[in-house]
Amino acid sequence: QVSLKDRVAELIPAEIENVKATRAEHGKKTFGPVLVDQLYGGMRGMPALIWDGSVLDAEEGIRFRGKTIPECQELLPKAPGGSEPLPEALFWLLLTGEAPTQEQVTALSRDWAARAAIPEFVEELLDRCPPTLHPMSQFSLAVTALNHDSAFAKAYAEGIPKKEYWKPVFEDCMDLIAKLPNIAGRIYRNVYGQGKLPTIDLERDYSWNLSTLLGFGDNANFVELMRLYLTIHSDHEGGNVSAHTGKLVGSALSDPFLAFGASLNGLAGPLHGLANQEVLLWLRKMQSKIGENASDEAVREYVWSTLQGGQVVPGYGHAVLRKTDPRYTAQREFALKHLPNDPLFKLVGQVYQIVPDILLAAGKAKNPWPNVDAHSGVLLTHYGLTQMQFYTVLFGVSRAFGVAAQLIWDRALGAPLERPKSYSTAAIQKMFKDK
Ligand code: FAM
Repeated sequence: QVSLKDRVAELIPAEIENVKATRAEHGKKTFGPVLVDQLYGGMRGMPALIWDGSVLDAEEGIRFRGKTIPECQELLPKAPGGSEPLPEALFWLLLTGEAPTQEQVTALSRDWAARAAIPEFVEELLDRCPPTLHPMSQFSLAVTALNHDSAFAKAYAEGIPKKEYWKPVFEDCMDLIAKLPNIAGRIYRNVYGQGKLPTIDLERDYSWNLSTLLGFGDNANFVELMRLYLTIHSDHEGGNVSAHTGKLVGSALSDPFLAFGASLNGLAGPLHGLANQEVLLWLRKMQSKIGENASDEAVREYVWSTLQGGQVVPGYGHAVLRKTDPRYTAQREFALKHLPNDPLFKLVGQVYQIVPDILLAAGKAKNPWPNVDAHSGVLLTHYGLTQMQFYTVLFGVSRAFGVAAQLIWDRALGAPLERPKSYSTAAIQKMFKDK
């Protein structure tokens, strides 16, 4: 059974040639004009990045190496007795474009379990954080501190040749992913729990160990939820804030710990990953205002009051999607299977029937449909993980898979420092005044 690193090593030479040939044939061709509005408008739709791991279609949603979420659920190996894909298998797919065998996935689970311990000083850093410091700030601080033992930083200091960069970056990425459960588990225990953290079981899969560190390992359905959750939050093409930040910072040859620490700070934004916390806060505030079994009319009024208050409806809309997020649909199917009568799940369904028409009527949002965050908190709450300020940490654990895969391939393909051009408004006026 070839190891993941060896398989990646086998794939790199052909991909280097593939890129070279593509640039030779198409390098001088143009996508068409860049509009001044795109410079002011957050570069919406502006062709700017290359990433093979996943591509997002506005109508269809995400494809991981060409596979939709249902296709991944079909194709990827599962845990014994489980029905959700193993995130280890998704990482293998993101990196290689191939589905791993059960043995290859088991070997990856074992490798990550063996690398899971975090340095004592990082444990002390986390223990020193006041519980009032948001879990995402604690998370990014701990990940950045892992730079202390970065294989890439060390190799670079020793003068490693550029075409070898990807190897210590690969090692750092494996260490990064492997150490996230202990970091997330420690933050959760420090802020919300007590007692000693359980040790990593070298024979269990990543989701089981993460669930156990959070105190939910004895609930098989929670572990299955974690497998689905970690798979669907892993990557969403290259341009979203957390993936793009990781790529940009990595392009300066900051090691994967520094790059992913930066990604987490972007993910902590309410318009990005923090939306999963905002959705639960919004639903709870709505329930406290209009009761548990509110009528559609009452829900409609509440949504309008959110908009009239100048707030966004969290969990709805998307910068690229123009349809219901298939990551929402996958979560809805999990809920229909495991928690069909959960009252909060019913409210999420009721909101799904009501919000799109209102956003359409309000006439501003280009996408009135729900995104991944509209559904994730409800599932976690159902199993007792009710602390919504922690939800984005779990999103971050998963997004490490996509960011890490990109960092490995960027270094393998020799991606240069990313440095787009910026203009002043005065320059714009001068450049275009007679056009
Ligand atoms: N509720 C209210 N207004 C919304 C909205 C929503 N859900 N989504 C978009 N709009 C507004 C948006 O604020 C903008 O208004 P202004 O011109 O006054 O600023 C207008 O509609 C046009 O925005 P857009 O082009 O449709 O969306 P953007 O591409 O600018 O932004 C999002 C995309 C996701 C930031 C936006 O839809 C939003 O704020 N959604 C709510 C927060 C959320 O759920 N974020 C999580 C996104 C998820 F995919 C993730 O990254 N985890």
